[in-house]
Amino acid sequence: MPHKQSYCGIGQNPRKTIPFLHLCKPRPFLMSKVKTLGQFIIEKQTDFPYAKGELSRLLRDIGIAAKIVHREVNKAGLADILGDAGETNVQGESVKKLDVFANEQFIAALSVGGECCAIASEENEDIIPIDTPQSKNAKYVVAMDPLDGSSNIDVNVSVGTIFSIYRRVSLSGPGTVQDFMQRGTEQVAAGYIIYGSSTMLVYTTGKGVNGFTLDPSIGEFCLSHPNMQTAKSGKIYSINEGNYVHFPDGVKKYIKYCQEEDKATKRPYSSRYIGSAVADIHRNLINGGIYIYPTTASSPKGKLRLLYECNPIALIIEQAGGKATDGRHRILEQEIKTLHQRTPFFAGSADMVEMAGDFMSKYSG
Ligand code: AHM
Ligand code: MG
Repeated sequence: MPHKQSYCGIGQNPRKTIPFLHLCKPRPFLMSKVKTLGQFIIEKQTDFPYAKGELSRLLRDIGIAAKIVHREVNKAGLADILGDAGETNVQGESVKKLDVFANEQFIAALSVGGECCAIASEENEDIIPIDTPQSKNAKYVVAMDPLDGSSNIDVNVSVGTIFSIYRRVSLSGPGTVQDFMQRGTEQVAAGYIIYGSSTMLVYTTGKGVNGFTLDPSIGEFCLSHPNMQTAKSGKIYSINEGNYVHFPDGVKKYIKYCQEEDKATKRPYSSRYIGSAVADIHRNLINGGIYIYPTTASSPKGKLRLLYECNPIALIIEQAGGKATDGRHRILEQEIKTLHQRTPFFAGSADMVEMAGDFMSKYSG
């Protein structure tokens, strides 16, 4: 039965409202149903018996930066921060591009938080070692793409933040590049934030995937998608087909397979491509489907970056029951040699990723 509510809002007929005033009390019924990201993180800390709360605080810091970026993304058109970095707005204030702004917010939140000793970002050539009194004994490093989907920033289409957390391998002081040269299997936590029709934060610490929707009225991420699971197979394939002529034969044949008619496997599948990896992955995670960014002529090693795009997404997809490969091998086991290393990326529903892999082995050697 839906919960009956009475409203005492402005604009209601007072004569009608007054007899029902006794119903206008706070609604503990609703509040008790809401679990905020902060509450959830603290609750989950007990999953790690020796945890001292550092990872929880780090996730909290990421959540804070995400709210600030959400605010700017939502007023980007008004705030005049869509243009190139270095522009000046009508008030004569200096204007930062949204991706530069997001980068600065995440760096600031992680530096002040004290739990992170170095950051690797898509926006920075080299790592950003954090050398503050608070971070002296920090255990973690964070790799991130602060605002992914750059081609969508200026046109009001969903963009996202992707993050990946590793335990440092260096002993103390500011983190080093070596702290980031770890395989994806070593990730302690990973997640993304999608700034879409609503803003959501989805993360995993290796014990399932949980999604939180930002309720702007209370300024909190609230648990909305507990224990997210992706379907074994789906009906969506997501790939930039404009690059078709440059795809490996295995991908070309797989696309044709997706387009063929076959009742038993519910083909043809639908093609859906936003061009923001976070948004494409998020939709396919919920509805079932495959996302592919293969090698192309302009990106002979693939376009997406292993460290801060593919590894965190792969951990989430696997934790939700899906698969992520480079067309042949598991993404999380790839050796990482440089911060901005690229890789082909096939991720999503397990059966679909396997099938695409079969096409790759058969037709692309
Ligand atoms: P970016 O990090 O410069 O934004 O590039 C990554 C993005 C992904 O979000 C998206 O899936 C892909 O690039 C889109 O590329 P394309 O426009 O070549 O299809
Ligand atoms: Mg990116």
